[in-house]
Amino acid sequence: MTDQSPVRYRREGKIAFIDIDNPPVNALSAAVRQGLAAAVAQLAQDEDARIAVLSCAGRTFIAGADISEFGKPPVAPVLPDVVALIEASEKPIVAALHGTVLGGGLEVVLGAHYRVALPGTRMGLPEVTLGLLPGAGGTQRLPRLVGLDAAIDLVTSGRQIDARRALELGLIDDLAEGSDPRAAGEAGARRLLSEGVGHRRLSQMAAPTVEADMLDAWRAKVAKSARGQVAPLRALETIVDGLALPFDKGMAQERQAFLDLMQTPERAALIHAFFAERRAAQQDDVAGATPRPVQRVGIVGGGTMGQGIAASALTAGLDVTLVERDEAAAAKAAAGIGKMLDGAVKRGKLDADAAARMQSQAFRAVSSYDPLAEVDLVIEAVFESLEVKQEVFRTLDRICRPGAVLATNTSYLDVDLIAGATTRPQDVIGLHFFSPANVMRLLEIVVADSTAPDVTATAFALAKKMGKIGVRSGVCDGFIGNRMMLAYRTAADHLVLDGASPYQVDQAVVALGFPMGPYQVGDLAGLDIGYATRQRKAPTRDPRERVPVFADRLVESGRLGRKTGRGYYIYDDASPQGRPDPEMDGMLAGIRTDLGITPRDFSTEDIQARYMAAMVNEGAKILEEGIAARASDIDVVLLHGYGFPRWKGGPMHWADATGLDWIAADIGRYAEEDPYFWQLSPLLARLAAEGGTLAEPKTGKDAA
Ligand code: 3H9
Repeated sequence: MTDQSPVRYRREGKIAFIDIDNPPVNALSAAVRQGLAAAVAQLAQDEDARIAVLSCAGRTFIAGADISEFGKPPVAPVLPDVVALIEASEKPIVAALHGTVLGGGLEVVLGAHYRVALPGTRMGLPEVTLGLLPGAGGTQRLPRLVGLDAAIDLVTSGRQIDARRALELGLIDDLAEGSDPRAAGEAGARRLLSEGVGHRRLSQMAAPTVEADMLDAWRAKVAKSARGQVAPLRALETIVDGLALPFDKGMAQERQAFLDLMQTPERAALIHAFFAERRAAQQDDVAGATPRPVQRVGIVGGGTMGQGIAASALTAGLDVTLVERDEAAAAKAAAGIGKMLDGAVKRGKLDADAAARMQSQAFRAVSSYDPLAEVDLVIEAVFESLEVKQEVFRTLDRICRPGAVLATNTSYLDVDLIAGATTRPQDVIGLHFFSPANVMRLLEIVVADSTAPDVTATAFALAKKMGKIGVRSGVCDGFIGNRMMLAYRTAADHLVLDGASPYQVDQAVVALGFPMGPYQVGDLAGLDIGYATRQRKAPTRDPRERVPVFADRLVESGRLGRKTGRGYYIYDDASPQGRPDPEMDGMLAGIRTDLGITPRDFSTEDIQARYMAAMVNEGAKILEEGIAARASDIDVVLLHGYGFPRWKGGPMHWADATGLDWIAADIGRYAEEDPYFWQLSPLLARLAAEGGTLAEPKTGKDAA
């Protein structure tokens, strides 16, 4: 430990204090590992010390290994060795926990001899969510402490538990009062001293026995939830295989499994996703701007979207005034919001008293715009029509106080034109929430030409307050997400026109890791929405554009999707999730004959390649036009709004990992059949030729 070390050793009487101070989350960087090893050595040499308390400064105990070190050559001492040193201490070490004790942080705690936590502490081994497994003894020590079932659950799901549950499981010895972890640790240490208790090493405890039936059940469960990911199953096998061996050998095979997983594309993708989510909030051009204070929020429109936004804002502690066209509609919206909050209470996400307080004190639904004179920010969530929205903004311009932020929740329309309806376009921004807005974490922050930097900063601050991931988008039809969706859905429609069945396309897309295919999504959302858009655009449609006649045919025969019991699929009591419609093949054959199309066979790989190529190509255009500031922002939108499999990192990361030259070559081939749709993005063409990546597009001449 040097003076600069993030780990300090100090003794008061018989108790030594080992404090870690490595902001922001006390991650186990090389300096922390070195400091911990040195502190344990000092404890051994300190003749007056009888016991030690290990705690952390700041908002949390250790939140895990330092993820930014992954992929770089390891620096000694490695974490398993540090944990072994802690456990080997002859003098007992008490870990005093607060905040989020995660991954390697929890493994350090398992190396300690006693564990005490403050109320509110959360614990978990989230390594599988990063494509890894606990690599510092978690797979071997945890089952010895809490039993096999609980350990498998925690390790293979990566989920967190609270301190109360941890106490029930025996993961901690004591749940302390108060808010000072060091004081809680000291109290525990004094008690142990007075009782004359010594160290207690988990590595020396007997391993639990593994029952074959239980293991089979876990294998089936994990295989199902892992959906093609490697880490969760490998973690399960590592626990079980290790427990059959002496502790040291079990540790050695855990280390090997950890190092193997470190090399997988899955690990690279998941860690990319982790940092991409955090990078999205970093906005250089607004870094100096101070967000405007927002406490009172107005919402115009109490449909499903307005209700979800209101519930989300209330849960974030904001005061909400919702405006509907009349009293009946206002009452209906209020009831809907009440239901959403009750749902959150039932799921254990919200306290019942807090939900009641929010509705009675922080919420009102009204039928007049006048109360919006008081609010700091308004979110318009009315019918998706430019004229209707412009009218709302003219009214807001008249009523809202100067400096209030005026936001539109449009999902396609031109925010510049909406801002233009006011005399204060600098205060106008797009806040595109995703439905259900009280659940979905994505928020596209659409920055228009005149939007002031502090308004953009306010939107990012609001996103954070509401627990959302804000991603910046420029103005274009559909912004980042819906524009990408239009591209890959169109590719899917062309596949169906040319010979694939909607079921084949859905299956191929689900096999990629999406929860649903495009036609299942269409049935869920309602096929009339796309139909109405196509009708509206028909008069100005380019004659080269291929129309999904089959989709129109479904709507015209009253098959609107789930809500009518029939769309691409049939939904009934026997198949509530939908089953293929036997009439589909006949209908498609008729349409192809009418259009003069000779149907072709498409393999699963063909379908996947075209679907992904359309997505990547559009993403590259979005990047090139500056609609997204960076490729990783596009990934975050697709991961959080469109079900893109997280373990593939998002379409841009996937494209870089797959090889842009392959994708560009595929698009070149598709363009021979349909040059109108398959126009290769110039950025993608250049990067493919130069061997560049979408993550860092400035290569070759640009970089010079
Ligand atoms: C592991 O432990 C492997 C071991 O089993 C074996 C080893 C051999 N490392 O999320 P926030 C940064 S795997 C480096 O915005 P919050 C983060 O990038 C690890 N940096 O705050 C951000 O930086 P910036 C297992 C990290 O309050 C800042 O801290 N552990 C790490 O919303 C604030 O983060 C995990 O998977 C890290 N481990 O949430 C835990 N963690 O400000 C991952 C955070 O520059 N972390 N940063 O953008 C989390 O889940 C959340 O960050 C946490 C705080 C809940 C801790």
